[in-house]
Amino acid sequence: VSIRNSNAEYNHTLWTSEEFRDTEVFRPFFVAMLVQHAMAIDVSDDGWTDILGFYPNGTLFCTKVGDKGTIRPAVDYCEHEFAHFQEQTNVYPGMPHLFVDLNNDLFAEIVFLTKGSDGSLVFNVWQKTKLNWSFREWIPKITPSFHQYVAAPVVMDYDSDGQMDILVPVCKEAACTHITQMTVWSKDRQWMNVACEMQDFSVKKDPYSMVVFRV
Ligand SMILES: [Ca+2]
Ligand SMILES: [Ca+2]
Repeated sequence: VSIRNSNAEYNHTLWTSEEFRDTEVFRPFFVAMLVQHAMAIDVSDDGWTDILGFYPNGTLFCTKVGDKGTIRPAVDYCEHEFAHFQEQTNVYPGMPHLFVDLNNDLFAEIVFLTKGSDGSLVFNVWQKTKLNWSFREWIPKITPSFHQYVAAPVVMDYDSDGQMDILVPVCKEAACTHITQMTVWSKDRQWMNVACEMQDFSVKKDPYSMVVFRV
């Protein structure tokens, strides 16, 4: 369970059940205070889902969950699965990270969305290799000179060619109340603008979120 508290931090709790006198009883375990909703991904490739996110200071958080539902001791943290991960990242507020197969090898990549010093939307692609997760420079960032205001990317096979694409809504203003066009990326083709007749509509987002479309 991930609940936003007043300090723009999200309190993460893991609820697991055990049998107690023929009744299933759920108990909460505190996981961490993180900067966004955490992702649930099997980072360590052992068949068990791990919890992945960022601390408010931008440090990567990754932990395995034990089979009793308890968070394992610190030695079982899984940050080390990411080779040479930078110490602190500037997570882009309101932009959920992506978990998608970008190169059609049937293994999903993790794309952390961060904000560059010039305000760019930066796509940090991490690919699962035999040894660990490795950084890949696959997606050019979206700079303010290319598109000044953008909303949260969505992932779908937009052109039905069997390969996943990343669609980024381009907005008229920083609050992203009006969508002017879309820009689309896929592995064989770099960013390409696509017309989108939505200017007459005003978008209502959830608070603290840059998500305007869901697929
Ligand atoms: Ca892949
Ligand atoms: Ca496609």
